[in-house]
Amino acid sequence: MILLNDNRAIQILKKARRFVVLTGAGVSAESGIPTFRGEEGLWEKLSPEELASFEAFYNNTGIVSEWYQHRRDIIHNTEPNPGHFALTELQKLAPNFDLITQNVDGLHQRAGSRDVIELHGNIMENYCINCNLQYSQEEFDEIYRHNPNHIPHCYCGGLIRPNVVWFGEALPEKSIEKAYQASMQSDVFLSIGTSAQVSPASNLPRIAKQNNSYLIEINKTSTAISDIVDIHLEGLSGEILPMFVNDYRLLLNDK
Ligand code: BV8
Ligand code: ZN
Repeated sequence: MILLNDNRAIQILKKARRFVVLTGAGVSAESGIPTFRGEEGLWEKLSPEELASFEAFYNNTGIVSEWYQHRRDIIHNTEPNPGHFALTELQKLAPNFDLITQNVDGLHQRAGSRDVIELHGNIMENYCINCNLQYSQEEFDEIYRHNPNHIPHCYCGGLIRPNVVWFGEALPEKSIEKAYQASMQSDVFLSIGTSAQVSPASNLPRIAKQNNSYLIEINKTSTAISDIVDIHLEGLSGEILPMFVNDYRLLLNDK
């Protein structure tokens, strides 16, 4: 029982209509996806901010493209973990539910979550910076493999980039607007596996709190928002989330 000894939590969860969840790289960590610190290659010497930017891509296209291919290879060989599946369950149980993710790995969708708001895009999608032609992963792999320096060129000659939001780039307008609206209207907001350091995503739990949402954090450590949350559940999201959803299911049956 992760929550049932907390009366206030019980009352709030029983009455809650709208659940909003924000996830970060920590939710995918138990699937084996490192959160940016590559264990080999040139990436260890470079920080995410130095790699995940248009400037880095434009100036070091081969290295940045190799970094993304390396991450795709890892993702191809991973599976969603119990934390992802628990959120798919919660979406079925909660009266209203929004899942907002900073992750680009697509694991929430592979676990069966629907209408996922991907704030930072999806690493498996690619497009030409010149003519905007979209490339599937298979088409991209073909072009990437045939270029000796791994510099992916479109048929028009432009460079092909991953469909992710880089540092210094604006988030997709519709996604961030929807995320702000959901956070403001949430009764319960769960911030899971994120250090809450990357904006504007890190504004969402604060906006929820300012609008009287009950703020729950699940993380293996404290974070930049731990001082404002109502409950901090310390531990691994792959272990805590299934317990949380079981407790919530018991509450619903107990109505
Ligand atoms: C924007 C896609 C404006 C790419 C990502 C100063 C200088 C320059 C810029 C800024 C600045 N100050 C603020 C900024 C803005 C900047 C920013 O916030 N920078 C940070 C570094 C300070 N933000 C931006 O640039 C954003 N754009 O502001 O645009 C604008 C407006 C209009 C017009 C033009 C521009 C864009 C941000 C998006 C960047 N892209 N990803 C890619 O993936 O390659 S962000 C990237 O970092 C990931 O999405 C990830 O979610 C995020 C954080 O990375 P991590 O640390 O790996 O993950 P996380 O933070 O989630 O930490 C892991 C957590 O999990 C930890 O707390 C850990 O304890 C926990 N954990 C680990 N294992 C587990 C666990 N918890 C539970 N269970 C476990 N098992
Ligand atoms: Zn093109």
